[in-house]
Amino acid sequence: MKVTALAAHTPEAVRAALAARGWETQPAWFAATGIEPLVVLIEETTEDEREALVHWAAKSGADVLTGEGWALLAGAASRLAPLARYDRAPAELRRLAPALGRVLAARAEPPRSWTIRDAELSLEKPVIIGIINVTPDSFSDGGHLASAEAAIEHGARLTADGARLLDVGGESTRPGATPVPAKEEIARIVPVIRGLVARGLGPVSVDTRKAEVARAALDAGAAVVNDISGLRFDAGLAAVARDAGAGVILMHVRGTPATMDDLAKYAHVGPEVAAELAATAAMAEGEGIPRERIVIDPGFGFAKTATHNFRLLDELATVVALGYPVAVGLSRKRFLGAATGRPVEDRDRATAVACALAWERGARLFRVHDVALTREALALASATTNPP
Ligand code: PMM
Repeated sequence: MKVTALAAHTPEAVRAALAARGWETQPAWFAATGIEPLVVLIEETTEDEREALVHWAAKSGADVLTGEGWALLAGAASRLAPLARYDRAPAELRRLAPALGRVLAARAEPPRSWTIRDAELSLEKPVIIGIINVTPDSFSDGGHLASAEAAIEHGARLTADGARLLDVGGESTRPGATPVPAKEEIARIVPVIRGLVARGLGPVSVDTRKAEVARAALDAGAAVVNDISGLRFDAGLAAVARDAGAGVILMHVRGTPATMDDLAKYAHVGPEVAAELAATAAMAEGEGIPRERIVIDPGFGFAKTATHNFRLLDELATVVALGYPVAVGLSRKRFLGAATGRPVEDRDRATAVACALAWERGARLFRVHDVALTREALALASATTNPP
């Protein structure tokens, strides 16, 4: 007898084992995804529901751990799937069906594209978002792009290096940064956005929390609004993005850059960030922004300690399981320095590695300063998950 351990972090090894034994592509893929292990944390349950879950799990061959108000359920995805169906789940567990159904659907059918204004970006390959900060004080590159011309030239270089979106920001969001009045922010970014669009560079995204700035940027030709406050800073921003048909990137943060460091308190950062992002995305949809225009971002470095950032990178799949495309902004951040000992100007290699890890865990968009280096890392990472 011969025993071989197969890789189980993706369905690929099982699919390949079946294909090598004559299975057709589709059935091999369904079988492989069906036996993939799934672990779900179920909260806000009643005692009756937990008891029903324990009975169901014992009969179905799933594993369950429970405590006051919560349960952890683990098993092959195909084994847990009946719980997502009203006609198959025990009556006491009906409340579980919609949420579990969403988790299973996000795994089976991850979003393949992102709709932005006048375009659609495929997510089959990594989308690198090149950073153009026109701020005198951004934490890693502030002051480098003093004129609109220099910023536009920088955009041309990022595009040549492989950026598929250019993110223009006029307000630094580092901890404790001084807020910039909307008028000043507009004066910084609009000439740059106009210049990029005139040269056919982009699509362009605007990194702002303010409706007024977003409107000016969209009027100048931007296609995406990247809001680090996740619609919490300015109640008018969602309507501006919706009316322009823009794509949106909604980032997780608590408080504002001035207060966020004191709010970095989590019992378990992954599920808490995911729940807060789910509420943000629901709010955006409630404001009329279609689901296919929404990207979510866990907000590395925003209201998180270095330890929270490492945990979040490891548990990124929890955010990906919400079913929206996930962007990550890891570039040159402090926690990369905590791991490597490198100062901010020497963190591009660490950034590239972190992006490769994030791709493996399901992120599809990567906001970085050094596009060329990250592109290489992601070319390698994506070659192992998607055939080149
Ligand atoms: N980080 C910064 C600014 N904007 N936007 C998104 N979506 N995600 C981020 O992580 C993010 C962001 C801060 O970094 P910078 O000062 O280098 O731009």
